[in-house]
Amino acid sequence: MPILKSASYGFIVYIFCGVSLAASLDVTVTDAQGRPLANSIVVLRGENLPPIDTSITEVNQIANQFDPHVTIIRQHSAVIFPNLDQTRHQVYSFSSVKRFVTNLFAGREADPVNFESVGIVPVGCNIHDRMHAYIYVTDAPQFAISDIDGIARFNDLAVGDYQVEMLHPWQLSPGSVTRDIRVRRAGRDLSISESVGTIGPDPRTPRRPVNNPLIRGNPFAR
Ligand SMILES: [Cu+2]
Repeated sequence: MPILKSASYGFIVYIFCGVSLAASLDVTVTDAQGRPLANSIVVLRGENLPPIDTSITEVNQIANQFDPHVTIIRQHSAVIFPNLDQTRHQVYSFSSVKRFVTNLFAGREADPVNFESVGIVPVGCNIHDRMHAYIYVTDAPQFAISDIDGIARFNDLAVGDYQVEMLHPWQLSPGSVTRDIRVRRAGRDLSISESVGTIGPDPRTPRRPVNNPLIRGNPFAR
């Protein structure tokens, strides 16, 4: 082992711990037919999980759409709404989790919005009905949004017990799906796949109403 001979003892211990103690977890979220779902919300709870910092979270407006479409923040965080378009926007939500409306604004003129309660907040624009976004507010320390393959990945998990909670912004069944996970061995990579049930139409599709009982005060249902 030539590396051991040439490296300092401290360096060797650091590398050893970094490799051996961490595990990764891939969560694949699917619909009722097993198709992978992008934009799924996956949160992770467990002891000693370092919390993700969401103190500066931006939801942009680009080409008359929100970007990103789905955002997860920790409870008591604020979101900034930078407008990168030439036109002005007015961001709002009727959600019971957070009811707010910004001024009609350009650039970075809108005040940050604080989110104190846990839940899903559908967001729209008063000027452009086809602008839709979701902000999910969680008390969990870590979270991720599934990619185009429906996968949300968590890295650097220590041995221990975790709880995974999954939902999709436009799933038709109420509530979320939870699953308990145990990381038994150091360095082991885990993967799970879970269905959140039947999914409604993408609300960004023109003139197709959302019928999602998860979302009270849905701004898209006006
Ligand atoms: Cu707008």
